[in-house]
Amino acid sequence: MPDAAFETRMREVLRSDVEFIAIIGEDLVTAGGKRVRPLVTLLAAQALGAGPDALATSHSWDELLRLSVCVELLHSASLLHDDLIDDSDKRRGQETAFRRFGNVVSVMSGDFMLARLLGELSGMPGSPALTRAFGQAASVICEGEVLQFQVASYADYSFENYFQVIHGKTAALLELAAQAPAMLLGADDSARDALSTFGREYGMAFQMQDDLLDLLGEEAQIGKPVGGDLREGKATYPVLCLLGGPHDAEVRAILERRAGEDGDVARMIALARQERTDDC
Ligand code: GRG
Repeated sequence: MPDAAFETRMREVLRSDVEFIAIIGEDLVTAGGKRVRPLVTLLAAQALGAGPDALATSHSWDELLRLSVCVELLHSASLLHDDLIDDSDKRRGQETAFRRFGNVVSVMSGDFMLARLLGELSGMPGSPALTRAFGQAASVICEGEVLQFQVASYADYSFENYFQVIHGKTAALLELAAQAPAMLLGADDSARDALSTFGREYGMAFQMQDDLLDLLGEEAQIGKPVGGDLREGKATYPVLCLLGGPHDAEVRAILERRAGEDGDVARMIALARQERTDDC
């Protein structure tokens, strides 16, 4: 990931004379995050034969970098909204934006990012298809987030519902990240479909791992306190595994072992079991 070039373009897209928006934008650049999604975009472009070496002298590499910034901005906007919805204290090891600046600034900064990324897309080759794809992904992300609440309020916990939720809230964006360069570069339908399948499957696995890290990771690694999902009552992958199912014995064994070693994990697992059993 050519970080300096990526960050330069990110700063350009996020430029604002409004102080709080500028601070949140700069935090996004400096606090970083793993930048998995823009990396997927650039690697997918490379898989299509369009890496930095192949395109160094043309405009296309710059456009690909800008496209990867757009992908990261959609992710960042969703995080700003998500932290407020979940009432989270920390993101990427720092106090969340709405805790620092309030709800209005946080939501508006997310909307600002969505608006700016649309402006970026409008000038790119393949713009109509790209804009449609970003719009489609954003709407599916919103649906996934709402479905998560719906499932929780109906206490309708099942792997089927879970997979539907994570397809929306996480996999749709990784699917977009992987297939967007195919649109920019005018690749054929079969290449685009293959990248889109890769992104979707990777996104599903990514969210399942994210759910496991919430329980088994360290605060320094995940950038927020461990066990947040459980405290928020989310039906995450490990919770569903604990409730039982045909293909989860291995995960259950890992969780039981960790519970034996770590009192906090044991307490959280007991809590998850208790709450879900009461709800179901
Ligand atoms: C504004 C489009 C839009 C949507 C709002 C709130 C909401 C609807 C969606 C939330 C979706 C969400 C936050 C899903 C979780 C995805 C996830 C695994 C985030 C963590 O990703 P990492 O680990 O984070 O890649 P970093 O910090 O590394 O970027």
